[in-house]
Amino acid sequence: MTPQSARPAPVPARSIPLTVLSPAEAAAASAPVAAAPSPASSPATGCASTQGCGTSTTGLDPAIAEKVANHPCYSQEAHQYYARMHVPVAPGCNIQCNYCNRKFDCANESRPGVTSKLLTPEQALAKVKRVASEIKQMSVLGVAGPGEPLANAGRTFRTMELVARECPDIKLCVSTNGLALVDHVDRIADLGIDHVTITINMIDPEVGERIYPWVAFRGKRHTGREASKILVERQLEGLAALTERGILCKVNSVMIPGVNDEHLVEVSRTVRGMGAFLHNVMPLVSAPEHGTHYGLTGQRGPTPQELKALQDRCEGDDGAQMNMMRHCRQCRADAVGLLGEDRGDEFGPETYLEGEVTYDLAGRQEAHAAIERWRSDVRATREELRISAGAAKPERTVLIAVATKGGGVVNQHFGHAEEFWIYEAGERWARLVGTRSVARYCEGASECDDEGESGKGESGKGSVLDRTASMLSDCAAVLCSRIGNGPRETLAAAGIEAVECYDIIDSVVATEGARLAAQGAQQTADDLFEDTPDELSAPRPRSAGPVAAEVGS
Ligand code: CLF
Ligand code: SF4
Repeated sequence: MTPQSARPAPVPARSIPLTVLSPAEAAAASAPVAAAPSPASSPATGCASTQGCGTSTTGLDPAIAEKVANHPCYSQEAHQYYARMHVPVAPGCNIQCNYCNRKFDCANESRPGVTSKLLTPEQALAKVKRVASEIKQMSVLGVAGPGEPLANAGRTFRTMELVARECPDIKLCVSTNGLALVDHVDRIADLGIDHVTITINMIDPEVGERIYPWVAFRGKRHTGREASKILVERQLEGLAALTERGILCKVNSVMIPGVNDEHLVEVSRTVRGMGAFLHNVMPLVSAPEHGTHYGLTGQRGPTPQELKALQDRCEGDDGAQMNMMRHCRQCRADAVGLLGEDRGDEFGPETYLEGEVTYDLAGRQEAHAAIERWRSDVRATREELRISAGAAKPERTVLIAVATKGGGVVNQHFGHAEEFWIYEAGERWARLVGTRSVARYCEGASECDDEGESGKGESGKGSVLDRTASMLSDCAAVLCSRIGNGPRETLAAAGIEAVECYDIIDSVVATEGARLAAQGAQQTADDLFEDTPDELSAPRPRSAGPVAAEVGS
């Protein structure tokens, strides 16, 4: 059996349990794969099927593997299939962060400038039951705001208690600033809350005093360095107490250029040493209209490239060697759906407060079983193609942007994408290294011609496209299920190749990555050749070498 014939037919994630394909999608699904070379032609060499941390349960302790298997934040692979929801039950906070404006949600787990409507624990339960019965791949309930969950411990734990009783298959998750954590560790363990995120932005109070103006602790408001000293001591104490009980801890850090960016590798090293499972370095989102201290004083956030470089350092051998989360979407305190999509509007109060909602446990179990079958087929394909995401990165890699609606498949039109998944890829190696949000280019059928998305030259479209091209400027290619000639040309002018395909992401990214990396190597060789005096240059090879020759499209 060739790897090609072993592959499962591509199925978009949202079609697994729920969504019927649109005719266009169905047509695309059955269309021949364009520009996606057959993996059967790839040389059968390369490393084994090791996958990077956060992408696979391979090699993990079985108890931990079970905990992360369907958690979309703790497992990069799971986030292609499973959804989370947040319930905004926690209004107040016990500290002040310079990137937060209290009129909005807690920016430790969501973007500033977003306001979620508060729910009571009973309303939250009703909403969870409704959402879980509709979006069956919703596997995790998180409390992440709009303030600090543990400064509102009564409301947070009451919500968790209700959900644990009535929705036994849903994993429980809390995100906290950590100040009150150590006081609640026993309650967290008793309730079966298996996942806790602590936002730790510094371990050095000197850095902290530029992030936290005050901390309210034991009835007193502390300021300056003392405030940060109290905060970090309590955070680390809480982290140690949780890991001791086997509760999986993720650490979030907000990257603030010029304030804590150089310090975060040290933070990563420290939390790793204390047993944190995952580190999520998120970019500061800062604008004057958010009304935050940083927004009003012009503190900038990092570029995607700066963020990736720091994440790479935290992960690297000469850094902290920490498992890094690269797929965070900084979601709202009332987020619903797969990471990166927001289906909150489908679940207004009228959908869950009027009448009793029956919890469809059997339907959910069936849907999860279907997801797992599809997922294991995708995994088998990856293994058969010997695609790695492990530490043995090839010498040459490129960045590739992917338009996807999930399910592990390239299955979205370029013009419909509101974010691109950024993969780093080379020969037999592919790994998700980030996501980038863009404005949607195409708003509907009227803007799509037979060739795909058009609209070039229409008011505002050119600039949307230019901004997307600039956002992806360090990528060698964009993979999407369809693209019009206008966007294709704009991308080409920016040095980005558009590749139409409908295929398993890992497979096509690794194949295209090998081709483009080899092409880049050839280009470098050509440039060197041109710079070399004639009498010193060796005869120039005519092909791009075995990799490009065998797997190129
Ligand atoms: Fe929510 Fe956070 Fe739990 Fe996930 S989010 S409480 S761990 S279920 Fe996830 Fe959203 Fe990033 Fe948070 S993508 S902001 S990391
Ligand atoms: Fe705002 Fe969250 Fe910081 Fe509290 S912990 S100040 S809600 S960002």
